[in-house]
Amino acid sequence: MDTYKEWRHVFKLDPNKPIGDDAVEKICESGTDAVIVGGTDGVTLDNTLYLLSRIRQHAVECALEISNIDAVTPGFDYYFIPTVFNSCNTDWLIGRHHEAVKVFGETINWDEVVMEGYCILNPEAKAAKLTAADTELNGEDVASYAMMAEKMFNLPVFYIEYSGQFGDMDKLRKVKDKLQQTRLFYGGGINNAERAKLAAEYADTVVVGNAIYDNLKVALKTVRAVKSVTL
Ligand code: 1GP
Repeated sequence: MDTYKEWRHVFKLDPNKPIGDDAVEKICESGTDAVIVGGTDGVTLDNTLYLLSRIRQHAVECALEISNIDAVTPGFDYYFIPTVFNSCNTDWLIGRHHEAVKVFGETINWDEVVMEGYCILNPEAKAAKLTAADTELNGEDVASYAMMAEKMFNLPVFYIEYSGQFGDMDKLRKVKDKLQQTRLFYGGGINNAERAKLAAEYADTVVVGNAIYDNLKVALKTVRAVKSVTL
């Protein structure tokens, strides 16, 4: 159990983006530690199931990052649930979670649930707009959220999200300095091996998303790049 605590490199596949079987196979057999299925919009039960069935042809671990409660299905190893620490709207902090637990609380297998304290820092990211994230944060602000995630809320994961943009590695370093137990996930703009290595200097788990769709060959190279760095 809790194998996600060992993940160093992860690919994130978006159910709302078309991808061929050949590419899914390359991703799953790349040596990555896991595949996370998740996206901000257009995630449905149909496209989630379709992607899951193709990933499950392979042995790689697979998690669903929940953005739409209607698209949740059994069959994943883990269910990652984001709570956006820097959202200005409590819906994204606890509101939607409350609604979901009211309906499904008794049937959820809590052993498979992994809570992620999210901090979204690219103002242009769809997720930042959707959640009304306050992205104007300095290193101390972000590091303090990280400390809250670990010390106040005991969260297993703190996720620095720059989706679509390569982030400020100095902020990532400041965050890493504050965390002992909570795993640090980083995602955003990793579209070559150099960036993958830079993020791997501080993040426990490096997440690669868009590069899969933009340049699969280069995306695949991020696996070895991340794993060449020892934390
Ligand atoms: C998105 O953090 C992931 O949720 C990865 O970001 O798509 O920019 O690689 P990119």
